[in-house]
Amino acid sequence: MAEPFLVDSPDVTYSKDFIEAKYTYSTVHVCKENGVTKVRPCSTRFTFRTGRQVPRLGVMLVGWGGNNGTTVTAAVLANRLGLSWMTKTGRKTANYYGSLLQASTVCLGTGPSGDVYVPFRDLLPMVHPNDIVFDGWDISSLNLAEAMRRAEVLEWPLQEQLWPHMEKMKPRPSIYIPEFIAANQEERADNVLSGPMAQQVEQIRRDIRDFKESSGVDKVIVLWTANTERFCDIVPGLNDTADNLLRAIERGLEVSPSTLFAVASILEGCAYINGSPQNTFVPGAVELAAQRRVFIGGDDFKSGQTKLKSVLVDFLVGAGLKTKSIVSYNHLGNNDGKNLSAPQQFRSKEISKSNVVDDTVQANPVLYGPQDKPDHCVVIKYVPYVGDSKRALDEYTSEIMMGGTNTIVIHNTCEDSLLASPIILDLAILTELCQRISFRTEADPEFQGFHSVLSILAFLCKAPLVPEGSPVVNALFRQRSCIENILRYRGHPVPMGTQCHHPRAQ
Ligand code: NAI
Ligand code: DG6
Repeated sequence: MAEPFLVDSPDVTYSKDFIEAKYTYSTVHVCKENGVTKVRPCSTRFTFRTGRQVPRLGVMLVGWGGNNGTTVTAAVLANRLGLSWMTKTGRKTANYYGSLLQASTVCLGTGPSGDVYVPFRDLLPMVHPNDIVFDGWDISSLNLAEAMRRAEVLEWPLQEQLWPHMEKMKPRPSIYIPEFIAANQEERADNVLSGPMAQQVEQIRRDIRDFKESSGVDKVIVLWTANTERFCDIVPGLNDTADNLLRAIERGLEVSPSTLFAVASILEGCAYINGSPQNTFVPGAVELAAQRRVFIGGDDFKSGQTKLKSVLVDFLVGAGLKTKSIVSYNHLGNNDGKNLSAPQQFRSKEISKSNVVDDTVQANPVLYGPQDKPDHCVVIKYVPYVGDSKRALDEYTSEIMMGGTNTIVIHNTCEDSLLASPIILDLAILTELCQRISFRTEADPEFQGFHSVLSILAFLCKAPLVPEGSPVVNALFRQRSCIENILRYRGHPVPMGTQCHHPRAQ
């Protein structure tokens, strides 16, 4: 198997099936003893092993007929077919801009003519997006070509070229429980399963098996890119443990469609990723994933406004400026915006958009007292005319030296689904890669996989799901370093102070 580069080090070995790398993970332990703060550098010697055989990957999207679902499917087809199309500003060619793995680089080291950069995707053997096979479900029966037209994201000359490929794709009927999404979605719900809840979950499981068999893929990952649901209450006896959740499904009690999909995927041994903000991963679902050793990840794709926020506030607070107020306004006119115009669904999004600066603020006790945090207001309005081209207006106000004020205002206009689509690809490809990585330490010599809650996906998610008790990191470049470090574990030195993924702590 040809590697883009070889690591020439006694710590790295290549066999037919694996790349194995010995790696010393350094951390610093801080504790108080007799009133004195003690700082103790610690290190653990890991051996990381990565399977070299890249599988044929199938991705099943819940909400396949939506803007994200159709756009990501179309983008992969367009890249695979090498399509180009004319626009009023010239010819455009299919690409994967916006994908961390495909379109960004990392520094491999220094060569005779300076630093050498390689694409992220070359660090370890991983699935290429062109090879992903898509399938999925939608409560709307439109085929993918018609759904792509309804989405109004891609230029018409491109849609025309894709049409014969996409019209053959039809979403499978899905689980629809109207009370979880906005009432205004009912008019598109013409492709829904019926019958007892447990039977519907069984049908989803059959769909996964059917897709795997009929497409010939080796592995399936399921990803929720359907409408934002309202939050669920966590109720003891209902969804607090895996057993209770499974019993609740048998009895047809209150379980959201996204959680039902999570349960079906986990029971099929398929990783499940939540691209929306709702609390799909109730404690029972998290426990079930741990019991079955299946990866889960989420929540809510981090695409535009939030990505910028997690950089900007990190910069402001990191530079010693006291951010006092963040006002994030946006309006959009796609079906996501229509669904979010309902209060309960908006509330889910408001929560995931609001928590993204908490860790950055808490990390600076010089500026912020224990109860002190910036005012943070999130507004979303539905304006049909602007379609998928979301407008985001942000105002950041910070206190500077000697009572001065610094106000930064940002206006961003962008097709939402063209930002989310590469994130969907990265989420699936990274998750698949993690399924091929295992590690051991001197203290625990059996190889084991990462924790079932895949916190390495945090860079791609607004409200990162982390194992209970682990810190949430929102700052974007710490999250990026985390992915980079994991992928560089096969023997490359890692820059000091950037480790934020603690495989053992999970
Ligand atoms: P969309 O409304 O165009 O697509 C959602 C699709 O889900 C629709 O086709 C709908 O019919 C379908 N659906 C609803 N309930 C379903 C169910 N129970 N089973 C199967 N299908 C179901 O929305 P879009 O723009 O594609 O976004 C999808 C999700 O991703 C939303 O929750 C959105 O909040 C989230 N998101 C989007 C981002 C972006 O930048 N586009 C970023 C962050 C999150
Ligand atoms: C309006 O906020 C609609 C949302 O679905 C967002 O477009 C989406 O969550 C992306 O948000 P952000 O903050 O990552 O740009």
